[in-house]
Amino acid sequence: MSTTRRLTTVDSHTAGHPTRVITGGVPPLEGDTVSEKYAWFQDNLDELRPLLLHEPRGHSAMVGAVMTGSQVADFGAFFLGSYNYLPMCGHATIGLAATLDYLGLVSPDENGRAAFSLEVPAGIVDLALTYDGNRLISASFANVPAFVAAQNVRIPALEMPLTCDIAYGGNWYALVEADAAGVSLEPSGVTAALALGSRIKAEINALIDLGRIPNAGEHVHSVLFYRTSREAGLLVSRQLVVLAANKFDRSPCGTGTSARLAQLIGLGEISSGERIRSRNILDVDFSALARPLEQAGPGAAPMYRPYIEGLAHITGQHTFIRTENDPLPIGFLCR
Ligand code: PYC
Repeated sequence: MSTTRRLTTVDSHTAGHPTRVITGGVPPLEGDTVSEKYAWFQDNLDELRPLLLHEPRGHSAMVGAVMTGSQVADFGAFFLGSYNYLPMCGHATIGLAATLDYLGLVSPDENGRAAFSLEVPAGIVDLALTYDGNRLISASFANVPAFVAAQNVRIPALEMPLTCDIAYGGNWYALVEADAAGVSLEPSGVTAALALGSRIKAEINALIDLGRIPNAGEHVHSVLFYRTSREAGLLVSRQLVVLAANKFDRSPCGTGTSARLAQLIGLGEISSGERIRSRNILDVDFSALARPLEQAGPGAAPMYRPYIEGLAHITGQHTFIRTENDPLPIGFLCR
């Protein structure tokens, strides 16, 4: 049997969402910074993304991470989705931390802690790991700054009157109240949420193209449906993030939680530094808080540093191959 590609990975899940870290088989990437390598990979090696993330080796929700090395941080990496590239990804940052621990590239000090910095295309994130003996029990990261770009944006062309807030937390989000949208935040509500979420994403991105949301820097990547409650005084944000028409974040979403923290502080529902729990539809939580920063975002929006804490679990270690006569050389995805 003759193979045309051989790639090794370590796979994990963070609150249910997969991260496939590529550990071997990627040729050297050109560029000095992670952003330059990220751009070079997209121009020259994009076929590795569908090969590893699409069926039959992956699926529509699979997220990958490529380790790059870094001149300014302890590690460098960028993230790939099945449809797109991600300047930052929270659940995959936690997955990467678990992978580095699994590979013995980070280990606890005598106080049961480890720390490292990670350069990603969106900036530098600092990670803090906590251990019980040699067992990793939590990974938290200080994310890139989060801010709200627009509030109460009326979403056009829906059957019901609905508004959203537009916020950034490493990726761009339209934040929509689930009950107002009639979205159930249960596994049984996913199909309806995907249909409505992808419509909202298209409508909001059309408004952005028309310049109607001036402070939105780019298209929104995702629509985050949320419901707020309190448990023993702690704010709980249950959330479901629609990434594409057939793809939702199984985790509470690290960058989405970051955007939500900026929204919650802006609305006065929590104060800076107040800890919340963000919860996915599978009832797994991230713990999160955000602290104010000196600098301001677009339109003088207050900016915050989000801190997101969770845990990933290793699910496998793989050698993927592609044989010479494979009729689906880069896999496939049905939308
Ligand atoms: O956790 O930030 C995140 C994320 C983005 C897309 C999938 N997960």
